Amino acid sequence: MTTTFPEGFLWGGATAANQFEGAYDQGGKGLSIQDIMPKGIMAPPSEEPTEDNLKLTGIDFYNRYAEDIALFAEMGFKTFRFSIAWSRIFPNGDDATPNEEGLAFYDRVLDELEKHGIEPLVTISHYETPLHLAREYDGWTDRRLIDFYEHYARVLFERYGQRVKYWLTFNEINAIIHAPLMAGGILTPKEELSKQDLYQAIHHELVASARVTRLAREVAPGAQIGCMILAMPTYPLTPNPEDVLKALQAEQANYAFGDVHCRGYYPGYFLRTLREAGVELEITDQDREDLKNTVDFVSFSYYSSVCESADPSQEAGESNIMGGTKNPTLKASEWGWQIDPVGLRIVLNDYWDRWQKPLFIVENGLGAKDELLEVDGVKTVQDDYRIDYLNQHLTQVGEALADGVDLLGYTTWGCIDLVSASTAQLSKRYGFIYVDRNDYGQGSLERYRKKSFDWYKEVIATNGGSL
Ligand code: BGP
Repeated sequence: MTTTFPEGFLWGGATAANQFEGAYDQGGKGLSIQDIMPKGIMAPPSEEPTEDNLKLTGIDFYNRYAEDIALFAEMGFKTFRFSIAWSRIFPNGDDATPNEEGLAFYDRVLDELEKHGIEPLVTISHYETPLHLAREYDGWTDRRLIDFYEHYARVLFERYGQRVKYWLTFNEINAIIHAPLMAGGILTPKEELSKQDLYQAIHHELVASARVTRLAREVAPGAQIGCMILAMPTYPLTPNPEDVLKALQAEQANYAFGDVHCRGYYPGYFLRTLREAGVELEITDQDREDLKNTVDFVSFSYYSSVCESADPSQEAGESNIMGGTKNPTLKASEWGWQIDPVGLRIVLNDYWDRWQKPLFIVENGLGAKDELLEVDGVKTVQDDYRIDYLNQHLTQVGEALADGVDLLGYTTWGCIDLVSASTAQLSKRYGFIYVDRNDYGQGSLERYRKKSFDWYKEVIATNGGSL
């Protein structure tokens, strides 16, 4: 079929401050939890920043933003997703006044985007809670984080509200269940974290997200606020109803976050989970009122699907942070993330039917080991595997559009190579632009266009017609 993308579709790419800015101690920035996470999500953090942490220097976007944005513009990006590093604006997270140097940096990024007519898409918090908030408060387990976050968001809306239309409150808010340090700034090791504290932290983030949604309407009229969910469609491993139920329950663990953001209250199945876990949430009447401030759109990341089985002897997948059972019908990336383009069409239909809010795919892509080669005197990467992955996924996006799904845009993850969240390495690359830096921090940081660069440029120029 011919894929028809709507007029004004927001094509682009996505990044996160902690994975590409570097400059971890420049411009008055305080430390964030990522600065003590040299080995990725699952490894224990270090005491202090250590030299082997590639995120400290990233790919130096902090100093090279103009050059990088010019490359995005060359591809024809309509939008660019980036996050603001909370600890650049409030070095400790609970400071009374913001750091002007940090604010000025994002002014400069926005200037550059405006120059090229690229619409910013800003994540307010992307896995980079200020370290002080983790150490002093154990992150989002503490209710006071809601006020600190709201204060931070107010500063952002007042400063950038006229220039930024699309905002995301928390990156992959549901990931906190699996990675409480990364997604919740919680230093208590996962094995020692009580369900009570975990769910209270979730509640605090949900209230914070709703409060900031209301705040945007007061301070930055015209702003569109979205939640951001890690989407992972879960299939039953067999048609056995017990497997089907198991798969539904796994989905519900993710749906709950979208349900609260879109409906304004906790769904019954989630309250049952809490009851059965012996959790008694501290929810005030004001919290219940706050939660009624529902979002304008739903954004999500999509990399993979997963299976569930009621049979405990089924092999668990090592695929990704969500766990689950391997799908015997699918191939996987080098990191075990199973590749499922049709799953993206399923998610799009499912979320649209469920929430009836415009959707935004804000992450999708293939992590791969690329090789920089010289072709006709030009250094490049022949990443046909990436083109193939993206082509297949975008074809399914086209199918979902034909199904009637309302979709605002599509930003590929890591449009320029950056540090991987799960492995903290640079060799797991997603970009259209190769960055000369290896896992030991060696390299010139020079940027090179990969084969996929021209491919994506054509996709955007034809508004999906070339797919
Ligand atoms: C998502 C995160 C991103 C990003 C991406 C790819 O979960 O929102 O920050 O890193 O996954 O994951 P990885 O870098 O581990 O390959």
